[in-house]
Amino acid sequence: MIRLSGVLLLFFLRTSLCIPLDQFYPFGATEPDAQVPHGDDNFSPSITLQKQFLFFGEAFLSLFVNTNGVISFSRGVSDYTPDPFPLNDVQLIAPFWGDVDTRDGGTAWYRLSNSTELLSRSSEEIRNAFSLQSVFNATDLFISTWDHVEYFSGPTETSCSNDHELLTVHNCMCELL
Ligand SMILES: [Ca+2]
Repeated sequence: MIRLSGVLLLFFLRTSLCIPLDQFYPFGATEPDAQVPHGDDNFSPSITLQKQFLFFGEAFLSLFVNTNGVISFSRGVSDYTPDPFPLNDVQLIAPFWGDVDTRDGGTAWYRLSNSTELLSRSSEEIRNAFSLQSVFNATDLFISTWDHVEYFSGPTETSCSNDHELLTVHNCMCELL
């Protein structure tokens, strides 16, 4: 028996001209979110996933959410300067990678979700966005949101905070007998 699992990623990066926050997937203290400890280059504890995450030929059962805007596998990442991909020592997904600092503002949130409403929403969005995924049916989500995060040594009178959100979405497990 061969088991195949699909993963698609959705990225939302908010600026003044991009997606408004109320169109993000719900996040924050009103949700059952955990948060990365506030700090300059922190990361979450290892987060166990509900299903294997297949990424460039490797299967991962856990990940880390990092202050500096990325999720990573195998270890947390405190690097604050983006390096060109591929990286030799760690696998990561970087919707935004910079020197984020939450000591003076902002929070990095995360949670696993099986919300029926959010599964339905993500399935529909993926089916609409990717013509080859017309039967995509999400079974679980991992939502990580960097909420009004500041950059290193910010904020100042002229600085702006940043919001971005990353979803990893599994579809149904297919079994080939
Ligand atoms: Ca930082």
